[in-house]
Amino acid sequence: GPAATPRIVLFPSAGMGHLVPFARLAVALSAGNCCDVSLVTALPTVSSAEARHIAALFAAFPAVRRMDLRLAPFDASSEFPGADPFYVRYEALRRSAPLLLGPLLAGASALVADIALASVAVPVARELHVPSYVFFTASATMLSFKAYFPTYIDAHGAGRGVGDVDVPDVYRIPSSSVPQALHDPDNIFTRQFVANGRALVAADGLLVNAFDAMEPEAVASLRGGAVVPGLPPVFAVGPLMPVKLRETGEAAEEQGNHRAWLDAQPPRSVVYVSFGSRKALARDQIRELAAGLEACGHRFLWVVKGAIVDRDDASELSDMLGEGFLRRVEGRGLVTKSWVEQDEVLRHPALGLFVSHCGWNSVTEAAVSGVPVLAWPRFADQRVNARVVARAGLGAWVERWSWEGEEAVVRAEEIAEKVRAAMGDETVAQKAASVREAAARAVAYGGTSHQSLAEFVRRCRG
Ligand code: BUP
Repeated sequence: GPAATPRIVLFPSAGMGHLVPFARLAVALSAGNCCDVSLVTALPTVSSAEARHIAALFAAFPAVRRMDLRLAPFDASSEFPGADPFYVRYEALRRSAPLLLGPLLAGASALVADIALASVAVPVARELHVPSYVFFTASATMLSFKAYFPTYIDAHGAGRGVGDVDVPDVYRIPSSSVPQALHDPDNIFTRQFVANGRALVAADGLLVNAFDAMEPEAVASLRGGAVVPGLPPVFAVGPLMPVKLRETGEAAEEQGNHRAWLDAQPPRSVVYVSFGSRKALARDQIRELAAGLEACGHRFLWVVKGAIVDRDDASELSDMLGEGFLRRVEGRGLVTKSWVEQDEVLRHPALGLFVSHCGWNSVTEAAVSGVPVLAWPRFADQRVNARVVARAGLGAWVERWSWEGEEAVVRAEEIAEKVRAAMGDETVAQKAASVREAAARAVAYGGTSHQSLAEFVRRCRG
C-alpha cells in the first residue's frame, strides 16, 4: 500500500543541552522528512530559557504537535539532598513515564526518547508495541562509553572509584576524564547513567547527534558490535542543523545589540567565550578569566553565567567581574548575562575563536561554522568531548584546564597566553575549516548523516 506518514513522538528530558537538539530533530523530521512529529514538553520547565525556546519553536513550526505534560511537584530533597535540579527533573520524568507514556503513544509509529529516560521508556514502549529509539544528545564517543560502562561496572564492581575505562576499539578513557559523578555509585546521576546504559541493547535503534567522519572509531565500533554486542542500529544524524527561531522582548533587543556589535568587528577578530547553560564558573575563576581576556588584547564576546538555573541568577555583572572591568574593556569586549543566539554568533564572519566548555551542542555548532575551539571542559562528558575536539582537529585542549574543585583556578596570564596562541594559529584555523567541510558533506544529500536520517524515517514508516 501507499507509504503512511510516520507519527513520531519525541520525548526530551530537561535542560537546553537536551531541548535544543530535540527541537532540531523535530524540525528535521517534520519540515525535512514529512513526518508527523509530536514533541512532549514537561511543564513547568526547569529554566526560563527552555520555556522561551519551546514557545518560539511552536510559533515558528506549527506543524510540530505540542504535547504538554503538567508535572506534579517532585520533592527529591530527602532522597537526593543537594542534587542538581536538572537531574532531579530527569528522575521525576523517569518515575512518571510509565503512567504517562500510554496516552502519549496512542497511534504512534515510534517513540524517540531522550537518553536520560531510556531505561524507563524503552520497556514501556515495548509493552505498548511501539518501536522505541533512544536519542543520545552528546558525542558518539560518549555514547560508546555509556554503552560500555555497565560491562565495566560488572567486571570491576562499583564503589571503588572508577579507573581508566578502555572502551573497546574506541579509546582508553582516563579516570580523570570519567564524569566526576560516576566515581560515586550512589549519586543520582550514576544510577540513571548505568540503568540507561543497560537499556540501550533493548531499543530498536539509537540516534546520535554526531557524524561518521568526526568520530570514525566510535561510530564504527558501536555499529560493529565491539563496544557491546547486540546493540541496535546506530543512526549518526549530526550535526543537526540549528533552526531559526524568533526571540521576543528583552532577549530580542539584547540580540540586536550583539549582532550590531559583531557586524562592526573585523573578520575573525573576536573570541567568543561561553561555558554553556548548565553551570556557573566559580567567582574567583570568573575574575581570572576577566583579567585574562583583558590581557589577551583581542576583542571578545563573553556570556557570563552566575547560577545553575537562570531564574536564580540575580548577581550583577559588575560585582562578578570586579571594579572597573567593564569600563576598561568598553568597545573591545562585550559581556552579557543574557541568552545569545550562539549558533548565529558562531556563524558570524567576525568570529575567530570559541573558548568553550565543550558541551556537545556547542561542539557541533563550532563544527558547523568551522570556528576553532579552545577547549575548557568542566564537568560531565566535557573532557571526553574535548578530546574529540582535539583529535578531530577542531581545536586545542589544554588538559590542565579542568574540573572545578580538583584543579586550582586557571590564572589570567595562562588564559591570555593560550588565547593569543590559538588566535594566531593558521593551522588550527585551516583544520577547523576542514571539519566544517566534513560536517557539510555529512548532512548534504547523500551524505552519511542524511542517509542515516532517511533510513531511520524508512524504518518508522514500517
Ligand atoms: Br549559555 C547559551 N545561547 O547564551 P551545550 C547556550 N546556547 O544559544 P550545556 C545559546 O544552548 P549539556 C546561550 O548554542 C547550545 O545549543 C548553545 O548546549 C545554546 O551545553 C545549547 O553546548 C547548550 O551542550 O548542556 O548547556 O552545558 O550539559 O547538556 O551539554
